[in-house]
Amino acid sequence: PKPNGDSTAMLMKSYACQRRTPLKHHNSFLTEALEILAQNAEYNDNEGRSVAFRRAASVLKALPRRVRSMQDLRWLPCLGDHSQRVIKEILEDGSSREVESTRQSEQYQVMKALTGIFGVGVRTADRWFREGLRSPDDLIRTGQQLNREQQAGVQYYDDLQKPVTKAEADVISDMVEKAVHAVLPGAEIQLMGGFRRGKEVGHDVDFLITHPEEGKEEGLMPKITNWLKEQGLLLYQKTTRNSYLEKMDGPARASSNMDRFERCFSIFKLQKSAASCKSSSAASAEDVSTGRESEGPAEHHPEASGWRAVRVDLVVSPYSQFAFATLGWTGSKLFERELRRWAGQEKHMSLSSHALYDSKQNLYLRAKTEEEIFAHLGLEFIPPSERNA
Ligand code: 8DG
Ligand code: MN
Ligand code: MN
Repeated sequence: PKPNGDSTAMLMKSYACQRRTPLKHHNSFLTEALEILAQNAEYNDNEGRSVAFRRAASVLKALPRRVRSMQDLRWLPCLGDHSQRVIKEILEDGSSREVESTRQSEQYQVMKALTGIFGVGVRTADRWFREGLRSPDDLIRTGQQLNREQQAGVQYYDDLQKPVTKAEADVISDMVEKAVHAVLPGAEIQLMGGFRRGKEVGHDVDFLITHPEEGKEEGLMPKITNWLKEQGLLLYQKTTRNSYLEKMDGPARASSNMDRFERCFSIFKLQKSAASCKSSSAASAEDVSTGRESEGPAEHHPEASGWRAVRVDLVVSPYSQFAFATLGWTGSKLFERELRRWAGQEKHMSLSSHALYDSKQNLYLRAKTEEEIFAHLGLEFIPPSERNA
């Protein structure tokens, strides 16, 4: 049968990078459910299943209206049997038993809490879960071996759980700008990740840094972090140096998500007065009086102190790779994944945050802007605010 009058579903493209996905959409009652199943599949090391649920959720995010019946889904791509069963149950009964029992399950809740610690991945969390550990406190109580990153993650757990607001991100931007310009005038700084896509909150703040004169950016990160440390603005940092060599691992590694830029995973110390009243310096006195009594010196009590910890990712890119780095660090994660899949499967190209390699022509395709990369890939340009796949 031919679809009738259902043009949105008919026209729904199957790769997320072919579609516009706004931040706010009409089907969160379905996408949240599917993403719980996706998350749970990830906790169980089932990536294929996880991606299938994420793709299904993403298609629903691109719909111009709320799904009311299974009829509305007839011509949509990426909806597997399992996703359809879940959707059907929610449409009929208001909720899905599988989703609710997953949400309530001890494994899901513990994995969520443990992977929520900075520096803890699924594998580590899963080992701890099987050893009977249930919370960040249990790690301390039982004297688990923690690396430096995880120690910081536990120490600042409460702060890092709280979403970072756009206002806070703007203050962090000013701090980063000041630091970068102090050590390298003329450098360019760009806000990346969720905030570049228009999100109002995030789990961290991401920045990309470059300099128009190629080569000037080399070794920049230690200078930035040293400056920040001297100002007392860094609670934690781990810098990894640039390890990208085009000849050695350009096309071969290009499909991997991990890039090889000089980068820094850090935790900033953000004064609360600055965040709640960006342009005013008079707020600090007021802030002290609203803070509660400190309960002790050993631990950081978020509510009682005049500052909070914020996760910040810094990446330095050579100017010639800046467009690729920009595209790669804007996200969303699914959008990035779909871009690389599109490049490989449909165009015989491999896309990374460094370069775009054309296997048929055997050459790298240069680009100065994101628009040029979309054009190389034969895709309509999708602005950052519509990459919330
Ligand atoms: P959020 O922080 O608001 O929760 O969301 P986000 O900003 O979209 O997520 P993110 O975890 O901060 O990641 C931002 C983008 O950076 C995302 O598109 C994925 C990308 N990204 C990493 N790690 C790496 C990496 O190692 N290489 C590349 N190329 N990109 C990465 O997070
Ligand atoms: Mn982010
Ligand atoms: Mn990040």
